[in-house]
Amino acid sequence: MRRYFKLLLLILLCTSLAGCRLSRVPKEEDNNLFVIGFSQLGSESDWRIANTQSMIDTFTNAKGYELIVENALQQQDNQLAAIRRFILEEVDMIIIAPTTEEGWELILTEAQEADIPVIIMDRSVSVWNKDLYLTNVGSNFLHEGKLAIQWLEEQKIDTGDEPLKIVHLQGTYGATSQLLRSRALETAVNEHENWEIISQLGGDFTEARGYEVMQQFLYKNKDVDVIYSENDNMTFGAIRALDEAGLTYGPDGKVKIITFDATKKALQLCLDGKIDVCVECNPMHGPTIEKLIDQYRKGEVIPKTVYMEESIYTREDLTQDFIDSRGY
Ligand code: GZL
Repeated sequence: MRRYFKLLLLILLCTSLAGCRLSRVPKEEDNNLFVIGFSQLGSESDWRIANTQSMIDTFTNAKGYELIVENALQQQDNQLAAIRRFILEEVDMIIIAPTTEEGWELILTEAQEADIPVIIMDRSVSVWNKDLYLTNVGSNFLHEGKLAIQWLEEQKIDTGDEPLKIVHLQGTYGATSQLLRSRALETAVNEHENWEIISQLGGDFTEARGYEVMQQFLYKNKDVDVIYSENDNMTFGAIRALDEAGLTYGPDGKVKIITFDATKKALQLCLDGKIDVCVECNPMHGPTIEKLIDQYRKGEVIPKTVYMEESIYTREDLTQDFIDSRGY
């Protein structure tokens, strides 16, 4: 009864507040579904769309789940509001794909005090008390960056007495994927005396910003050897800017392009000789998270960190059949 009183309170609260959207209509009867409140950070990239779809495809009513998805439009405040609604609605579990690493201690404490377990997915949260969440399912972003650096080292690009001039397209500042992919490059530049980052541009993991910042840069300087782009959608924008600037790129062009995610469109551009290397970031978290939830519900201990399987692709590694067979 307490649950329905709270839901009634929530409805009254929401109807009195303009713009509040109840994420879930109360069920007539308790249908024994395992209710998951999923705070997804946004829909900024092809990777993110595939990530959300993986969760929707996994946590279906037919399999005994009710998945409530709230899109935060890349704003942490929206995530905090959604998570508070999940707590008020007494969901069985909360899953969070955090925008950035900082600012999660209080809300995770509120969830713990409400006795609702939390799983962190994709990026990480920076909290002292690791007991505030069950597990973090995502990628080893530093390893991804090191794979990209290893590829660049292997190219042995000859720039004569000139430095190797690198433009660094960075994702959302403070996101784990940005922090660690950036660290891999910045560490490598410190170790290679003839490598130079000539500009770091904030693209926020979106195609639009990637295009804007790359266009502005190329307006002033076209002398670039490498673009290290922290996700495919910023790369797609950068390629549009390179075309407008009349610069060639890819394995047979002047500018080498390194991109992260390895979505279908990027792999196709790689096969077509437009991108040099795609470092995979696997968004298909749903099945992995489902297995962990199942273990948790059986009382089994689950690991604190779970990394997805990922690879790296150049034109030589790809076929059209392989690309066509990809899930994302
Ligand atoms: C990576 C994820 C990043 C992707 C981007 O796990 O955090 O966010 O690389 C997405 O495409 O925007």
